[in-house]
Amino acid sequence: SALHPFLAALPKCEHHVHLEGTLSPNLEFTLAQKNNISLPGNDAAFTSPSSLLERYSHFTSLDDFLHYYFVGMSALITSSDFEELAWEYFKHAAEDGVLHAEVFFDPEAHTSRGVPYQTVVAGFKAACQRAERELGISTELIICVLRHLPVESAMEAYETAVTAGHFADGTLAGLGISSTELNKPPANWKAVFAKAEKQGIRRTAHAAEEGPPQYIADALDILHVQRIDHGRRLVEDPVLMKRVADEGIMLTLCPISNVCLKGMSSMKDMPIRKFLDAGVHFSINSDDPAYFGGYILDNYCAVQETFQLSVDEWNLLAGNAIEGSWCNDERKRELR
Ligand code: ES4
Ligand code: ZN
Repeated sequence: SALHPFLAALPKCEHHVHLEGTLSPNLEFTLAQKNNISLPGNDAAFTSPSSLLERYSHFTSLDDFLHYYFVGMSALITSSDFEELAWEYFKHAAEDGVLHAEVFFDPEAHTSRGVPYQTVVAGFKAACQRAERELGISTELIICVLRHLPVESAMEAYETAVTAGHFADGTLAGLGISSTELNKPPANWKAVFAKAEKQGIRRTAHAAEEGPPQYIADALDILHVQRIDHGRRLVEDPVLMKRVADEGIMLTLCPISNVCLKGMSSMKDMPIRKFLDAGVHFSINSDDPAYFGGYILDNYCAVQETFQLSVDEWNLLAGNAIEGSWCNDERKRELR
């Protein structure tokens, strides 16, 4: 499109990318071989990196994707595996014009298979520091607890991070919740989020990606989150949509992800115009770029192709993304 150079140059903030979702089939196969991990032999998709990539082109749902996502990360064992994964992502993000990246990871998905929390964080933190030093981008790590596991597991993951001093020392910027959504109401995790609130830790939650808009209201009223990840189905509840706009709650939208996981049949159904018209703040993000075939700039371009926003609208979105970031005010001034 005519705006492609403008979109490439636009200073971007990424708020919604799962580092484990940046694992390409090539790196997955390479690390699995190095670490002596066998990928499933009973699924022909794992025959080769190219057959795995082909399988990624027809996910049927969030849960269909999550199966491959959790199998894939079993190839990650050492700190340097995690560092390499995140470093490759940060390089890609910098090339896409990202100046500030807030990245999720799933500690329970690693501790549950015997990889220590400290191994994971050491690798990711090293990549963050290298990205700040060599690429000049600011970074924040956010832990995500997993909705398909019991709340006790989430509490343990949260407490491990607290005990490590990782919220207090700035290694971690906040707490999120992700994974399968249907029949996993936010209220189940109230105790974890209440503890985080009491300890002054920022909070966000995946909500209304597949689940009902009520999960957004629950995340706000029960978990007291300051952002909503996805929130795509907010458009179905105009009263709640007005509240989200009035309270300045930012949605971290992931358009290509939603199409890829069949939340909607085409990009035209992404409520970009409706959110703009309603004054809802949102950022545009990549979610799991290695699985969905698009990094952040691809998402910006897909939105532009479908909705033809003006330069003024893009500048507004870029400003809202800076405002909704979890960096300090000095960094926000630099980003503006
Ligand atoms: C995710 Cl697309 C998506 N939704 C929910 N949880 C996730 N974890 C990684 N990707
Ligand atoms: Zn996500």
